[in-house]
Amino acid sequence: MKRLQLTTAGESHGPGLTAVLSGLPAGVPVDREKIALDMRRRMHGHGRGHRMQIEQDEAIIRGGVRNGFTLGSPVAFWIENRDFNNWHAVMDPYEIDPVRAEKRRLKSPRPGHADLAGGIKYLRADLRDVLERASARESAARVAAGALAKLLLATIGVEIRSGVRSLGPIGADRPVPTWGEIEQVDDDSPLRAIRRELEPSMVDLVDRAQKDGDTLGGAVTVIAHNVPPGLGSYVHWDEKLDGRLAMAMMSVPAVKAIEIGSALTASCGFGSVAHDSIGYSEEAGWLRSTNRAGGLEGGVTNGEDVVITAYKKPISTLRKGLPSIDLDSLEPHRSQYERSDVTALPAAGVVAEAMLALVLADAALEKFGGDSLEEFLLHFEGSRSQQRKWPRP
Ligand code: EPS
Repeated sequence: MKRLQLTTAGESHGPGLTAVLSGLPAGVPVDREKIALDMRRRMHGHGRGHRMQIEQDEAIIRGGVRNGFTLGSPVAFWIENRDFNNWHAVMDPYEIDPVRAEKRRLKSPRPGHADLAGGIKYLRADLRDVLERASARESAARVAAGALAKLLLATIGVEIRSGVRSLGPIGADRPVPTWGEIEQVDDDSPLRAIRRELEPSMVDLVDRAQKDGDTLGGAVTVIAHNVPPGLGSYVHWDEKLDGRLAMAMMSVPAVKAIEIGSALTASCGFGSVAHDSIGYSEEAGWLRSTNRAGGLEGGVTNGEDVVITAYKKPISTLRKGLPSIDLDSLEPHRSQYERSDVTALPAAGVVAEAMLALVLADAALEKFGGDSLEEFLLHFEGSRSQQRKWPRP
């Protein structure tokens, strides 16, 4: 990112997770409830494993905020892993119990997880050294930081929501959802499905996979509403906002493809039906009757909703295992089972919201700047009044 910097630290079964977010202006109101809500939303979803019953993720602020407002200094979060109580002997930072650690040693890598590639790269005989950091648990730290980015964006009216668009094959044929549809997603429903009529069959499919020791992937759509035009730029490849968003979205655990707007459908048809016609009215300004471009043209926001779908492969930890090799004997051995989820799609939507918020907040800070929220808002208002006059002098 250009103005913001996010560092996270922590292992899945270690003492906890840390997130440090630098680059926010001073004076952003920090709403404890909004942060807590996103932390809870990330834990929710049919198909999650036992871990989510152990944890009660709370993002505790350790620096950068005073009396409910950011100070302009780095904001530090601490999220305790309650499960560490059960893992002291294996995960203690200074001294582990070799017998207990050997029992929990991961030595038959899971195809699709970071185990094998990470073991080769960092030369770890115990693949637990890899999986503990590669675990999707790290996404809790990003959600805390993303909640702060959302609070900055809220000051200029930007809202972000997500939902599950498809699970396995169910819903994969449906068109890209609109903001109106995403707004209707019930956060308390089992899978946070965008099309509620598909949810019962999605739940059945998760139950079937659970019984079979299998896992499922799918797609989540995340939309940012009320996005100011002019974020990102076409002038240089690394300023293009679509590229910056793609990087952030692809970093969400298990995401293997992303789509902006209705790019997949557009890529299969003619140009005459791929783009969004341009209109203008004195009262409403620029009018786009469709948003196939997903709010981005030339790597710049055009004032329409930013619409991104992230496609997640099925979780690579299968109870029934997959063909692999035992690191000691180098003989074939099914991949080891580590407690996991059947699917974490509803959570992935919340993580995708955090990543979208971070990238949009970064681009907004790049455009509007300011050390304080007051300056940021002044520049935002100034830019908006110039844009409203354009193309008139
Ligand atoms: C997760 C915590 C993990 C997993 C999951 C996500 O907890 P545990 O390993 O103790 O069950 O439930 O991680 C994965 C599926 C993965 O492949 O890493 C969390 O907090 O989101």
